[in-house]
Amino acid sequence: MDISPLQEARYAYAPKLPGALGTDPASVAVELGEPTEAVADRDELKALFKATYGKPIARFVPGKANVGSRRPLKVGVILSGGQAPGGHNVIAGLFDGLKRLNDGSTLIGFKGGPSGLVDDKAVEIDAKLLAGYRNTGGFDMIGSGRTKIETSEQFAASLATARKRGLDAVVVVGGDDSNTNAALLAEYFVKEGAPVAVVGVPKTIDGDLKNEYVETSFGFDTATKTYAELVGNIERDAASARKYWHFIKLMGRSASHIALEVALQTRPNVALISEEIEAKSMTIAQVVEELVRSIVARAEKGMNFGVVLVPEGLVEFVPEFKALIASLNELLAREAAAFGALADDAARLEFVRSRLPADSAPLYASLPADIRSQLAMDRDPHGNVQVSRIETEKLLVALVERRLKELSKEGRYPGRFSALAHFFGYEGRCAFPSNFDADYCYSLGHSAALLAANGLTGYLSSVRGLEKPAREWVAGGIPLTMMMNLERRHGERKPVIRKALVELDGAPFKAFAAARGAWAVETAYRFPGAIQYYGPAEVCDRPTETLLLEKAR
Ligand code: FBP
Repeated sequence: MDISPLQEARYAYAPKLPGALGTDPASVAVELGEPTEAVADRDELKALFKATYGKPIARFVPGKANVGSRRPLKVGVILSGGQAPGGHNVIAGLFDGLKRLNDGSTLIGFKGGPSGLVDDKAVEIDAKLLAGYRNTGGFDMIGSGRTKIETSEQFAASLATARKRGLDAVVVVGGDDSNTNAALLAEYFVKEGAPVAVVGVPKTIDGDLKNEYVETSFGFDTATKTYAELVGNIERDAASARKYWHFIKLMGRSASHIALEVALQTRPNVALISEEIEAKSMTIAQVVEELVRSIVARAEKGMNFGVVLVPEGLVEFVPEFKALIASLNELLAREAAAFGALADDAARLEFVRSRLPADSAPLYASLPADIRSQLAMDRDPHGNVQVSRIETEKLLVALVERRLKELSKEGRYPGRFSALAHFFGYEGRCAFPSNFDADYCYSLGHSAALLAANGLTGYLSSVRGLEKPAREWVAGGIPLTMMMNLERRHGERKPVIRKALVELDGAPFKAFAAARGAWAVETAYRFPGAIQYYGPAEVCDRPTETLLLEKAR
């Protein structure tokens, strides 16, 4: 295969490991703390996770190996959900960790996500296969998928696969939902008397799988650095051409961690943070006013250009928009047959317009035509509005344009407004992992191997102290039940790992809020440039601003 020089060089990169893991596995001891409790709903969770609730936190420390098996192990690995840079390095760390414990150990990769375990679709991962993926982005070595193991048949089929293949452990690399699934699988295996440990690994570019014990999910570092490079480049272009306002939507599903981190790295004129908009119960008109204030102030200084960051999940956090989406979902579920029988798009739009409840109809009518179509027509297989497909960046451009015209007529806007809309998402999910993610993921994989060897089931592989150099990182495992609570999902109370949204009293948001007033009016852009893989540690190994600010507390 003709590979790029960087790909070639990255194959040879040796990821850094925490000091305690970097020695002979015979000198890695596991230290177990006190029994733990869930973040909430303890009694109900205790009843649901009778076998795995309340385990102690595990930590790997230098010492004489006290528990743990040195016999050959057979471990299966699953990549679950959206791609995140570093997935291949988790597999590499797991593979090398298992081989160091016993060269006869084997690693099986289940193909296409959790369904690979249910349907027993797998490939053996050997050194040769792995060599073509070390330190590279993507999940293409074994693929990923979004199947949830939910039904009793799926649980039974997963167990059958594990038994048939003689697995000692299954490692699930995923986000909050996939790791909730891992906890349920761990509990099920124990209940069925199967000695198969289930270990999770925290993955998602969205950065919303974090808490007191998980400092960051992997992939967030590389994805935000990739977006920050692009945003910085656009800022420089905007400041050079001085004729466009760029509205940039950034991936991240519900939480605004990505938008906030990219804002901290690039200092745009405006960055909207969904969690703040919801907390202030802002209307879409108020959001538009905030943008217009910056545009007018800059126009008054002769700067008819700027950069706005928009988080992917914004509309769901604007209360009136959330209500509109709920009404649309309900209306189209109730009248699915009549809606489906309509002849054309014009009829469908009229159907929706005339049937929406009085509190949602005016907002719907006020939206630009293409957004109205997206809301009515672009639906997921369950019939719900595909919120992540709504072109919020274009919606805001249209609404801002409308408002500026009004202001211009009133003589309150002296500028020219020409806007371009962008969406950055998939561009960041499969980048070559930054050194941080390459090292972090390799360490998470190594730690997962040790958790498996110690038969520690129902744990999330954990590496902490990430603001320090890798040698000082501390590896171990956090009981999954410790991060859980019960939430209503599809009308039922279900155990889930709490999704972390941006905290408005957290250090990253506070740092942003303290500076944004000046950014809105001045041109204070910051240009992070491309991710650097080779060079001084302060350029190549620096974690995200979010992590540094959170750890500085
Ligand atoms: P995960 O939560 O599974 O890591 O996925 C993250 C994400 O990239 C979101 O930011 C985005 O909204 C979504 O996946 C897109 O999903 P898809 O790949 O199905 O288009």
